[in-house]
Formats: sequence, C-alpha cells, structure tokens
Amino acid sequence: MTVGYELISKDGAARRGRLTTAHGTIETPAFMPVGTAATVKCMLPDSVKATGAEILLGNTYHLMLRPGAERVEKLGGLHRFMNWSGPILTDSGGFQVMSLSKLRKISEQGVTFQSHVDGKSHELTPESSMKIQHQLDSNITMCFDECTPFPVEKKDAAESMRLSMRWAQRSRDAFVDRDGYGLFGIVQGSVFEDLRHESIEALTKIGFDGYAVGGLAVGEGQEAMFSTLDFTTPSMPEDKPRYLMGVGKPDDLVGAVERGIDMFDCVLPTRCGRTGQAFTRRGTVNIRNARHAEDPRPLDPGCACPCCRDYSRAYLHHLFKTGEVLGLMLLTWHNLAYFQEVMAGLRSAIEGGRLKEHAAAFRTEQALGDI
Ligand code: PRF
Ligand code: ZN
Repeated sequence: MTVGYELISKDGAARRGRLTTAHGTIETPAFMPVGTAATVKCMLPDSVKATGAEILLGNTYHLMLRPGAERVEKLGGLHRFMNWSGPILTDSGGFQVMSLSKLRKISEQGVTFQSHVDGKSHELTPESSMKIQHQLDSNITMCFDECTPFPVEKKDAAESMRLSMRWAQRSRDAFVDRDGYGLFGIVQGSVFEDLRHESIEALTKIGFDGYAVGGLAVGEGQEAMFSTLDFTTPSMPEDKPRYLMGVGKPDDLVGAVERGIDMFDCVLPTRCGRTGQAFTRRGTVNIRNARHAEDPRPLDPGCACPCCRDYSRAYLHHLFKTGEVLGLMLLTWHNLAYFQEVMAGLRSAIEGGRLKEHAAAFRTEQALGDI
C-alpha cells in the first residue's frame, strides 16, 4: 500500500497536507465530488476539474450492478471508462446496500441483498468488495464496513463496530498492494468515546494508508457529530490522512477541518443543485423562489464560476421553471465551485496560521443571509 501523505502545516488541530496517488496529487483538506454511476451528474469531467476538484468518489454498489465491474475492467478501468484521468476513491458498498436495497441480510460473512435495479440477488463481502474496487482501478479503496445506524444502544454499536473491525482485517488480507494505490480503514463506534477508541486501536494495529470516520451524519446532528470528532481525531494517526465520510454542508466542512479532518465527500452540491438549491457565501438560495424572477444580479456576486459570471438569477429561475437541463448544469457547476472555494480558503488559512479568524468570518458571512 503506497498512497503517500505529507503533512505540510498545522493550525490548531487543523492540517494542511498532500496526498500522492498513481493518478496524481491531492491538496488537503479536500472535497471529493460524488460520481456514483461513473459520472458526476450534469458535469463533463473537464468542467469538474475546472471547479478545482482533484479527486472523485465512485461507488462499488452502483457500478457492480450497472455496468458491472468486469465490464469496466475490460474497458480499461474507471478512469478511462468515464474519462477522468485524476485520482478516484471508491466506497466499499455496504453503506449503499443498507440505504438503497430492499431485503438485505447481514451475517459474519458479508451482506446479501436484492439489486434496486432488477431485484436480482447479490452478495458483498470484504473479499468481493476488494476485488470489485481493484477491477474498477480505484486509487483509494475503502474497507468493507457496516455503517452503524443512529440512534443505537451502546451494546449494539459495540457489536456492529467489532464486526466492521473483523471485516477490516479481511479487507486488508484481500487487498492487492500496488504502487500509488491505497487502502483506508473506517473507524466506527457511533457517538461512544470508548468504542471509537477501541476501533482506532484495532485499525492502527492492522495498519492502513488512511483512516476514515464512518457512522456520522446519520441523524445525530451537527453538535453530536462535532463532539464525536473532538474525542476521535486526536487518537487517529497523525501521519495518515483522515476522511469524514458523507459530509456535508459548508459549515460542517469548516467545523470538521477545525477538528483535524482532511477529506470529505457528499452528494449535497450536486443533488441540491439539481433541485434548484444553491450554496453561496451568504447561505442557501432556492432559485425557484418567485423573488428571483426579475433579479438581474448573479447568484453569488463573490463567485467567479461560469454560472455567476455569465447569467442572472432571473435567467436561472427561468431555466428551473421551464425544466431546462442547462439550469441543472449551471447550479451544479456553481455548487461544486463554491465547495472547492470553501476548501481552498481553509487550506490557505491553515497555511497562514489564521484558521480561527477565517472560520469566524465564514460563519458571520453565512449568517447574514442572502443578498
Ligand atoms: N461507511 C461507508 N461509507 C459511508 C459511511 C460509512 O459509515 C457514511 C456515513 N456518513 C457515508 N458513507 N463505507
Ligand atoms: Zn458561482
């Protein structure tokens, strides 16, 4: 396993770093757009790159069902298949099985489930998940785990976490080492301090290229997520990247970076963009709202993306009212560009040792509300 991580500078608990993979480097803290079905919805890969993204997330679950991992492998791997030449991280499938498929069953061996596509039966195990992610040619493979639901009794959280730790060992044993390709472990344990610590100890004993925090952003709320990070990240290895899975809104990203997280993925910028919700420097805006119908101003005057540079709120409102595809494309572009701007701002603030002031200014501007 040889995905490199260089810690460049620190500001409090926050870290400025650099990840190195076979398909390129990633400046951290980093946000990964989600390309579930071998596409970042509504965006060409060159456009995704133009927003500043350096790495995408792909999904084992979706790609194993359609078009199938063997087909992707035959066609030269996921990078070539989707025309994204940069690094790709893939999630391992268990989380998506639990949220998307009906009739699923967990055992020590793995998860059996019925496809949400055609109802056919499938099995995912640590071994088959590693094989599929290898066939996809993923630069960063995620361990096969169970995302513990919330709320949960402590004894159930312990049992679920210990199953994930046995699966982590099996994932490590099945992972094929290659230069520029790595495997990340996933810390579980819900909101319980001793369980999170037990999980970190089990994973570091096995040894991974990076460590994810799983099982958060599952309904516990921002306060509980932040307090869990407060007692989790200080026990995680200092010399490896830390990835908070499935997070989040812009203020979640800022708070988690302040608590020592280096990587994020989330569907919010792309999914919300397709419903007309924009994230801006002054908070969220729903472009479908009638108050934008005659507004000649840009969506976010502080933004240099093509959506904000070339189009009015009135035009974007019109595109959404008429169901035009360009509306989805422009709002997705803006949201992805804004998330990347948030990360770039965090990176330079950490480098400059002014993260505290930067985060305070970010929150003040968000609280002002829309222009
Ligand atoms: N495990 C995996 N993927 C995930 C999660 C997890 O716990 C989460 C939790 N927010 C999102 N995606 N494998
Ligand atoms: Zn913009």
